[in-house]
Amino acid sequence: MSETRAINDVISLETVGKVGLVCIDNPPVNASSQAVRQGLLDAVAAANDDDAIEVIAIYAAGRTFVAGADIKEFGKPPLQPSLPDTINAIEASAKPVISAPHGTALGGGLEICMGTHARVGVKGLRVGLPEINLGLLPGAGGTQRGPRLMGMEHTLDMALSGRMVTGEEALGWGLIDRLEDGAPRDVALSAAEAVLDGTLPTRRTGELPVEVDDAALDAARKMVEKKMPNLASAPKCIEAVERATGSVEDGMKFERECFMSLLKHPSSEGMRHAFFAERAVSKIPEANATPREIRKIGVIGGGTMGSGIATAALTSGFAVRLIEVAQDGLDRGVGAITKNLDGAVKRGKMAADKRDAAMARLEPSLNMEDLADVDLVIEAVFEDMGVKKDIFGQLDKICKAGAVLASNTSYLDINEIASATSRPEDVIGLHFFSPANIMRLLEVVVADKTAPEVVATGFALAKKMKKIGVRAGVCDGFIGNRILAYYGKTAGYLVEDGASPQQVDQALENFGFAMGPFKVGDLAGLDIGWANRKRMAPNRPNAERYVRIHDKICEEGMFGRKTGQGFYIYDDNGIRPNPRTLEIIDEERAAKGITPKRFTDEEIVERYMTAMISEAARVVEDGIALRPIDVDAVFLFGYGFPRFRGGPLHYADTIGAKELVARIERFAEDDSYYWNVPDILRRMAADGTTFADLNKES
Ligand code: 3H9
Repeated sequence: MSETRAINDVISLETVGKVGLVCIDNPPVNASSQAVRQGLLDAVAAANDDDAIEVIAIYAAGRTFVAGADIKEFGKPPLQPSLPDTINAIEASAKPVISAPHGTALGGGLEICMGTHARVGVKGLRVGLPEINLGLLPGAGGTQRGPRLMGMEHTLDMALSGRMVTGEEALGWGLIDRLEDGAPRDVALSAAEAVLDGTLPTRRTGELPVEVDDAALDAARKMVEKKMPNLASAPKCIEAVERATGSVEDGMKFERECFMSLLKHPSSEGMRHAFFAERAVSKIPEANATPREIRKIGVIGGGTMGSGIATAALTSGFAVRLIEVAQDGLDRGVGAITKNLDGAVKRGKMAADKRDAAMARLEPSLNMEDLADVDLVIEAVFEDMGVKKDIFGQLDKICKAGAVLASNTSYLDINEIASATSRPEDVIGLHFFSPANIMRLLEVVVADKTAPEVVATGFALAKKMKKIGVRAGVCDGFIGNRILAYYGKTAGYLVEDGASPQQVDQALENFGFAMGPFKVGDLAGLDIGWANRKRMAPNRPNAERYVRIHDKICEEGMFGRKTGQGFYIYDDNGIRPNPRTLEIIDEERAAKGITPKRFTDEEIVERYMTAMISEAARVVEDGIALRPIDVDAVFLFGYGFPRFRGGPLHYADTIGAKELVARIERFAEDDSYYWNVPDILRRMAADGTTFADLNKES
């Protein structure tokens, strides 16, 4: 006999014999919203008041246990009861409370489990403390109860990496007590019965002793100093864990103060924006269209991009037909794919049998006719409109009806490519980023006649490949490369005007980029930009300021890392400024009669970021990106933009439109061709609106 009562909309209490089963049902991910917290408090109190109940077991309905605090509540006035108070009440319960998490128990969700008196995970469980990814630290006792259950080292590992840990690993560390097979309710019930019959011991985590682990604390401090210099939450997290040796009350007080002040910190606001950006981009006008079914993918071109795309497709379970024109190119492509997959096995990202199965799904071919049976083709040959149109003309004749015809072009006009076929509705741009098997961004470029279900197919493909699809319109460079082409010039202007490439790189690395623009150029190969500039030269307006430094470096055969020299020298001694490049810079300044100026690092960041923001604003204004947040996602997931700054247009809001307009007008005094205020920014400055407002509107 069982009896269920609703505590509120999201929490119920079911009595089964002597067990009180508390069910959390707050779709989609059971986030611990105010209703969940209040309901848990009330349910535990009700169960304590109910003489029939001797043991209380908490589980969740749906696909996962509690995935953490409700991130949507962050930044708003706090609603009572708080999660720490709720968990403390659970821990203080006179009757034993156990938890039976399934799916993922993350952040506050895992902290709820830590506060219960025993934890029995459902097989398949993964646990984590991902607060660090939101610029926070665990804020509901994780830094205090974690060390009591699994020691400081594992707590620091989880809280500083934010990674998800398997149930098995958590079991080995003592974080959970058992792993059982079954439905969450059944596991919760049988675990509670095990408490009743004395076979599952219970205890209050807060009463367990903590051992100081100086080695783990030291290692964590060093790691944070080196790898997370911009993250305010990381040192706070270590400090909180260190305090776990005191009383839980004191430790939690400190943890709470840190948590509340970090919530207001710009780095947390930026990282929370990045979290929502990752999800917002899938909200597209074509979201209701039914994607076409994709099983077999054709990839044309076995170069770096083609082999990377083929690797990503194989890893995601697709069959791949790889097409090249000559045997040696095909062999190189297959070789690169093999190397990519072997690398994944070596890094522990892929099991050897999965690699073998993936390789078995690869069908190399020299014959375009072999694309007759594929569901989607991705063309990844070099950037030449004539060649691409020729290929699409052939595909039109070869591919079956309904096949999606995609180009991986980085900037060419998809409408023109589509015009080479009799089925432009099937043509789309799928712009992968290099290395395509690693980078998460996929620009889904929608041409004038692309059918909605073809767009939906692009997004379904991105999801299957675990990539972040962002919808882009057609223009030279789409979202990312169009903005890059614009602000990239600023770096050249700064150097010609007096900064050194090293100062520019260092200033931007201090801002948070993993690598400054000159190091990136050296890494990508300076010859690539050189070729592109030659292509664009006939159309370059006379009024545009042109910096020849990069071209001069290339003319001397210095293409960056691959030739050992570029803006830097790369050899056995590491990396250092290239004296010949510095001479070239001096020669160019002299030739143009420029007296070098001194720039502060702040001025460098100001100019570079203002340029990026102004072109990003124009991309939104032109409708190339659906919303400002889509631009942010492109930069976060494709261009190494520092996550804690949220993306260029989130960062723009922290500066404010008025200040940005004033800056652009000031810069325009020296170069009115390059610097001009986007209309959208001027409007925002006038009416006080923000890019965040635009995100909300759409
Ligand atoms: C925390 O816990 C702090 C505490 O220590 C202290 C508190 C005092 N809140 O990702 P999906 C939404 S910090 C609100 O696409 P999946 C998400 O926006 C929190 N909403 O699904 C999306 O909405 P929409 C620590 C959330 O299956 C929908 O749910 N926790 C939250 O690919 C589906 O999400 C985390 O950082 C949330 N916490 O992945 C965990 N989580 O459909 C964050 C999700 O409107 N969550 N949503 O776009 C995740 O990592 C993934 O969502 C998860 C599922 C792995 C759970």
